[in-house]
Amino acid sequence: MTEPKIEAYTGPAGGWGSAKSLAEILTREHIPVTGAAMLTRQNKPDGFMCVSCAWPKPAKPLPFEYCENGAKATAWEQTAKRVGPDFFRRHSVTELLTWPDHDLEKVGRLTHPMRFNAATDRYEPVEWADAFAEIGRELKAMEPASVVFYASGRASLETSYMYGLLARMYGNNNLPDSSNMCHEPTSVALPESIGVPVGTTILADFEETDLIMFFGQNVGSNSPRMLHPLQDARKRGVPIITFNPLRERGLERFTNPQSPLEMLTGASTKISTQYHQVKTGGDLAALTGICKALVAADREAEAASRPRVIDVDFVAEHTRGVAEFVAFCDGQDWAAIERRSGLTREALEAAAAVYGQSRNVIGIYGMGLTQHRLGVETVQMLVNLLLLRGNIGKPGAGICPVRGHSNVQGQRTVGISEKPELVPLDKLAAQYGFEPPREKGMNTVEACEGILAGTVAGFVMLGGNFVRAVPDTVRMEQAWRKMRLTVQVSTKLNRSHLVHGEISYILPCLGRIEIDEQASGPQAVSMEDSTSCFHGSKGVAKPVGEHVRSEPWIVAELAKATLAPNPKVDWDRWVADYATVRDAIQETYPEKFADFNARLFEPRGMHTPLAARSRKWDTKTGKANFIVPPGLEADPDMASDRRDVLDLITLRSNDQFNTTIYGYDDRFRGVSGTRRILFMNGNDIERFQLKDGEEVDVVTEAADEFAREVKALRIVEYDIPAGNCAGYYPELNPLIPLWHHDSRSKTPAAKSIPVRIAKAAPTAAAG
Ligand SMILES: Nc1nc2c(c(=O)[nH]1)N[C@H]1C(S)=C(S)[C@@H](COP(=O)(O)OP(=O)(O)OC[C@H]3O[C@@H](n4cnc5c(=O)[nH]c(N)nc54)[C@H](O)[C@@H]3O)O[C@H]1N2
Ligand SMILES: Nc1nc2c(c(=O)[nH]1)N[C@H]1C(S)=C(S)[C@@H](COP(=O)(O)OP(=O)(O)OC[C@H]3O[C@@H](n4cnc5c(=O)[nH]c(N)nc54)[C@H](O)[C@@H]3O)O[C@H]1N2
Ligand SMILES: [Mo]
Repeated sequence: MTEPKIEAYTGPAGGWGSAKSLAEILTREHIPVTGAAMLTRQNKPDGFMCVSCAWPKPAKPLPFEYCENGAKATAWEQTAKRVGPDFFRRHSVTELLTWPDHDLEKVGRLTHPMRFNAATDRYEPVEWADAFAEIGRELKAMEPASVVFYASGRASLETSYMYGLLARMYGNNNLPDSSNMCHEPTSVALPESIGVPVGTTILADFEETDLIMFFGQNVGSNSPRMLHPLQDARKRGVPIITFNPLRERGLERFTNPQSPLEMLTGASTKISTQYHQVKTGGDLAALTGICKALVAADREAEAASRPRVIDVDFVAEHTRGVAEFVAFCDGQDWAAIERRSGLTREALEAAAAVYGQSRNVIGIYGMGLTQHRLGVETVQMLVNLLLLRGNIGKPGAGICPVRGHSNVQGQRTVGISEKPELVPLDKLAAQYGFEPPREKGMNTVEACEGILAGTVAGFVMLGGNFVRAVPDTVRMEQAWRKMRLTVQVSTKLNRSHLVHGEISYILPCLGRIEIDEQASGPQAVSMEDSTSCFHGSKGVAKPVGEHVRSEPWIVAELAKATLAPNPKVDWDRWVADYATVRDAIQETYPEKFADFNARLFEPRGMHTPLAARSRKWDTKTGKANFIVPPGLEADPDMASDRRDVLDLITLRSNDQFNTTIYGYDDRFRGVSGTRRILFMNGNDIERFQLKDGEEVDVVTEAADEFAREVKALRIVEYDIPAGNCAGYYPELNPLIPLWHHDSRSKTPAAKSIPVRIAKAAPTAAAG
């Protein structure tokens, strides 16, 4: 690691900074030439879908339809470095536990199935057959309710479908997934509001929109390809109004690295036309203010016989609950709205004025809205705003949650869910001749509670790094070790392998970029993007090693070793030809997946029909619903009036993918060489009698018996609202109490952790 450096970044998102960063990555992973060639197949009709974010690929892809971070993800997966038995012989698990996340994943791709040996404190190579025999034996001996099948959102639709079936045939709905830490509030909020669990916009809507409103999503780092449609919209004169506590570079300015002219001239496009630095958790209040201003403007218009501001025809024909909603807005006073949002009435009225004049509006959001105690209500508030002017179910308009993992939405679509009511269990029962469990399974927080309580004995992970991604790291790691069996299907080494159960396996799998050769030839897989389009994906690279297996094969072998044979499920046939899995998916979900195999490689992707897009409302009332929140406070347990408590936001840097840390640079925020930092407002730094560059210890302010602390974070003075501070996920996860989650979806409230800070003890070392 180089000496930490903090220096304001003056460049735009994209531009030469991104080109330089890309060249460095390919060199770092030792793949300068093949890597570059491989990238031209990324997000192409005949290539592979990017393993990074879930942003859709356009019908006519750019020559290089990838971004800096997508390229990083590809390089990280296709690294020339390998982690085989030799590595594990040299390093004990106890030693590896002292390594930072970055160093663990950096060692390269896992190449052999490994089993932990307590006698030697090491992972040792094992034959695949022996691994499955023992795992199957263990799982058979366990109570089905005590086993969890976690999925991170990267595995394909084919693998996910098989994995969900494995869990249900085994006997539970314990299928938590990364979505439970991510867009679960979306999955709870949108069905109640508009009758679909997913966003309603498609790429084409960006070509027809008149206004984009952006809440709590960091496009420059987390979905950079989306900067292209945003830039196009800006070039058409479309305003973009942003709400974010931090001034994120990608939301300010963008230079298209694929435009030679822009690169030569240094021209950049201003992205946000209004930038509102809302306090964390202040969106509920801010949205209330905008709606309140709209209601007032509408009354004035009506009184003056001017055209109405509210789309009264749409509201009357298509919605329920507007009267209660208007009463709620009327009942909130501006002083309270200003206090909680941190924004002035004038600023909110300015946003409302632009919204009130725009015909087709898209509302985009990410973790800034969902990861709060009232994440569901906040998402519903954004829908309320859109409904006031009929902005759902017409071209150029809609709600656009930006999904995280590249197939996280798809996993849900094909049955990865702990909620039995979301899965066609009767259909599965008929198709496969078994009685699926009907009891609700555990979501991520409930799985953590079960592990803490000692009721979870076995944990199978299809990708991900569960122990590192969840809250309350210290408590969770202690409890995690008490499990009897942990099995991880993985590409790279991570901390969850090291904090293992009594019996522990690492099962190395192929990534999506590799050629997946099975009995019927090379296989394609599929995924669903953020806009409900399914895409086929074909690997292009040589598999990383002869012992590495595909995810469908691993899931099938797990199933065969664990379940009683069932003549209606031919796991081997599925593995021999993934098209047969797609046929099975189509049989289970005939409407969504009509002609699945034939349409797999449609250029724009195969769009699933979505009722709300055509203003059919699949809700209890048969209409779109205005939903009134309980108040303005999105994080009711936060001591926002206590002057010595700050609200901590945990964030991603520009050099990570979730718990995968590519490096120690956060170019856009001007940080390099360290991740152990705390961004603070200048006045707060002064108020606490601290100095920029000094180190602080951070302690959670929570009324329970557990002490939660992270030591020695370097203060970085930053443009962030007073009373807020921010630092990096996952390093700060020890600070999040497990119970500090969205009340309805149980998504950890990672964007609003009440903390106290104190000058670090002088001996504390930075790392
Ligand atoms: N390169 C890269 N790409 C990724 C990922 C990655 O780690 N690296 N992760 C993937 C995954 S799984 C996901 S879910 C997405 C995550 O992508 P994002 O949704 O962008 O998630 P975060 O990085 O957590 O940042 C959330 C943004 O919300 C802002 N914010 C924080 N609190 C609030 C608030 O109360 N209100 C508002 N309005 N804003 C707030 C933060 O300042 C930040 O800009 O990205 C996906 N893509
Ligand atoms: N404090 C805080 N906590 C958070 C968040 C936050 O914003 N703040 N964000 C939350 C969010 S949005 C999410 S989605 C979760 C993410 O939680 P997870 O999805 O569990 O974590 P990842 O870091 O994406 O998982 C990385 C690991 O996945 C494995 N992997 C990579 N590619 C593949 C593949 O193709 N197949 C298989 N089988 N394995 C693969 C590698 O071994 C790698 O180490 O974290 C959540 N936790
Ligand atoms: Mo996510």
